[in-house]
Amino acid sequence: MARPKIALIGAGQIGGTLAHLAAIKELGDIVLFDIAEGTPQGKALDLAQCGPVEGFDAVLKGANSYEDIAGADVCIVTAGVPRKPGMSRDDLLGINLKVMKSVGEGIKAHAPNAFVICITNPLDAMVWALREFSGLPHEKVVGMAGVLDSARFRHFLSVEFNVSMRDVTAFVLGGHGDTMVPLTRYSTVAGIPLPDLVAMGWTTQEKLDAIVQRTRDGGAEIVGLLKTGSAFYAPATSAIEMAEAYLKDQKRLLPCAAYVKGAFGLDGMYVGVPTIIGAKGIERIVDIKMNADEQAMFNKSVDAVKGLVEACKGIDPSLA
Ligand code: A3D
Repeated sequence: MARPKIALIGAGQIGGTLAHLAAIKELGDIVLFDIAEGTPQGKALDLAQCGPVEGFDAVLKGANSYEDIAGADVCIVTAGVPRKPGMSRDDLLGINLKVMKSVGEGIKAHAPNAFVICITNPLDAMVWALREFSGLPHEKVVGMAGVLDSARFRHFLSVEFNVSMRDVTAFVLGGHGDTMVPLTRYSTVAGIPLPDLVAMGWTTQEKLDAIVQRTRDGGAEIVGLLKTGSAFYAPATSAIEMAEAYLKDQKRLLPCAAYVKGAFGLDGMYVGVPTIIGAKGIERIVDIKMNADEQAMFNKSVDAVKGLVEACKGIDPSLA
């Protein structure tokens, strides 16, 4: 059986890391696509030369033409610009919306059967626009944010509790922005919910609140340190987890920016919710019950995403 084909649209910081991880995990053959001439070719050659040392079998190719992504099984989109210190994700909207148009049209023409994972910010609005421009089925176009935000939350919690990160599970839902919703009730250490751990004296409510806020600010903290761009290792590894779930039909339950119609009382929009990813793409939205506080936070986040989608429609009338 031929190896799956993985197209990485955008060969910058995240794109290069995605290619490295996909090769090491032998998920398939990899095409790195970018408008910058030489960058995808150079990264593909450099990464291919890891092969003899790492011992992986994967063909890596760099490309500046969409024809090279033909027949891709998975497309992971990072094309666009990242933020710099002082910028919010929303400041990227105008420029990255134009990029989503060309990427969506490229995927529509050359890889219409792919499972598409968008990473470009502002995430929830960009994955919506990419779906509109590509015309692919909603269940095959998804945004990566919840896996990353939950990983950040899990990391901070494992440090606070001094336990293995493997035993910390966490859910962060809502839009990928300042209003994201880390759900403490559904986050656990080996099944023990965080509110119980507070009651057991493992931490205080104040410390937990500070960790929740640090999770919300997790991207900005790294932008402030790097100064020239945004996080790329953890975003890449999070998207690879989603791609692997699709390619191997793993039925993983992962929080993703998915198209929600009906569940959570929503009537058709992209926002971060728990999903099951398998060979059909997003196979299920897990409609968990929220208490009044959680619902209020989620609604605020939904409103923020709706505002960005309206802004997209204002910029590009073809989306209205
Ligand atoms: P960067 O290293 O700048 O790479 C972006 C690449 O896109 C560059 O190589 C550009 O040449 C390329 N590009 C620009 N326009 C086009 C186009 N029209 N077609 C094809 N390629 C193009 O950025 P990065 O890899 O660090 O980040 C990429 C995106 O991911 C940014 O929008 C970030 O804000 C976003 N991001 C999202 C998360 C989430 O959790 C959702 C986390 C981190 C970064």
